[in-house]
Amino acid sequence: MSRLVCVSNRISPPRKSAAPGGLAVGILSALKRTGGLWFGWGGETVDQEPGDPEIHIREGVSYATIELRAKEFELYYNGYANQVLWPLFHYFLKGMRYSAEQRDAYENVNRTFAQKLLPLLEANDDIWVHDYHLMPLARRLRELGVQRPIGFFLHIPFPNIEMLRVLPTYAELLRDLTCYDVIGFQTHNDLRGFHSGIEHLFGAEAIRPDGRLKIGERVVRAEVFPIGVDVDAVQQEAITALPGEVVRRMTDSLMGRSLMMGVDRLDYSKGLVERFSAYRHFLETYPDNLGRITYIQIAPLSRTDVKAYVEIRQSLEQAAGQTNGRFADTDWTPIRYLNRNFPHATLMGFLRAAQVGLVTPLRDGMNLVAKEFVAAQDESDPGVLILSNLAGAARELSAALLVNPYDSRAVGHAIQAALSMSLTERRERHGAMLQVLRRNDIASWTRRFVEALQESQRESSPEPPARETSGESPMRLVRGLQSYRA
Ligand code: ADQ
Repeated sequence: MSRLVCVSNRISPPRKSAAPGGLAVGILSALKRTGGLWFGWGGETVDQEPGDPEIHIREGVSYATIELRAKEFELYYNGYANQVLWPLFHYFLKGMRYSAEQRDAYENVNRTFAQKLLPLLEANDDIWVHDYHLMPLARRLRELGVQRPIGFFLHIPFPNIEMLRVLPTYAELLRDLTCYDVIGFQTHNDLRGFHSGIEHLFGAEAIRPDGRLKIGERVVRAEVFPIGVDVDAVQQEAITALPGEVVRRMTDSLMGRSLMMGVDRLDYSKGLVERFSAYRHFLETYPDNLGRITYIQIAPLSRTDVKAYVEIRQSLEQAAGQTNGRFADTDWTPIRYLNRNFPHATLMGFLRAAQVGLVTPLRDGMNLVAKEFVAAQDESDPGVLILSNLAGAARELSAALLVNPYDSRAVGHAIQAALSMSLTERRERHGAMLQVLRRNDIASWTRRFVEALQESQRESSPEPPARETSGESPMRLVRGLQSYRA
């Protein structure tokens, strides 16, 4: 049996007291099955050359953590990953700041990952790399002689070539991805975006009728693996947390009012400014709800070293303050806006207590909170999910009230429709969504990906396609221009 090796930007070996979140649980169960290895940055930066990985073994899983140079980490993580790739892949060109220096650091960090991982690899390993921080890793490992299957899963959206082409080095990025044996995306839309790039760079013939890519001698599987949640675990967490002290204090404070919940990392892609304005619109349009609904938005700060995240925080504080200033009463606050973290189980209790879940990202790879909201509900009296049609989750959760997150009037109407929806309709919609979640839960997501990786027969040569330093060969440029003009 082969051993599974997972690689992600950041890992934290589990502490005895802390229960890992859903994604970690899925990956861990796959690692436990094979006595696997989880490799990544451990959260420490240093000024000198990083040392050897630190290894902890717990419940048969090895955790190998590395340090990164402080200066390089800043350029790689806050810089290239979060000021270039993240905005570009979420279609926010305005937030993108390209710099070649950041790109170099991104390449160097990927080289460091490959060099530090190499001595830990065994002859029968299957390697599974996670997310946009590590796209060039397969190439770097191949250069060091690794020939075992390597898979990559992208947790965020993949843009269409017309968006991707904004990146000066988009051709390298696409070529680097073809060094993997399996490339996984959240939705068909992302796969189509990737195909548009492959077609642009290598020609339509590179996509075989069976969907595999044929790049030179290499055959690559690029497929859709929508990530799921552990439905039973979420349900259990929610049921247990509901009567607990923290959730009860919150529900008591509602004084019988309806509860609408939002839970997101504080990120401009989550559409919080637009969401706050939709809520204001709702209160203006349906004044009967004044004093009868409380909207709790939990949004812990993230990426606080990046300017765009400081700006969004200021806008949100202003927007929440304006709505509260205008509509609040002596015994009612329309929005409770909290920048703090809660244990996952407590959050699930909050979601179970809510009549409405408001999940309106402007773009999202999947959005696990939408799925968690559905899993956390009481099946006999479920709340209503309002979901952005620009979230990956909308493909599977089509029984939610789907909205365009930019259309504040439509989101306002959806809130009103959710609050007045009959029990029969709520149960029907919830039942349909729960079925989808059970069919494709976190365990089946990991199983499907790992199986694909094991099956991937590397019919290809060990040599990855050559990288061209200028970013794009003249031939390809001509082909690109032709298809652009057509
Ligand atoms: P994220 O952008 O982080 O993930 P999301 O999918 O919603 O977004 O996952 C967030 C997770 O963190 C959820 O499990 C949620 O419960 C938890 N969480 C949120 N706020 C929390 C808080 N205050 N305290 C504790 N836990 C909290 C990226 C991509 C998504 C993709 C996921 C998984 O951007 O599109 O769905 O990876 O692939």
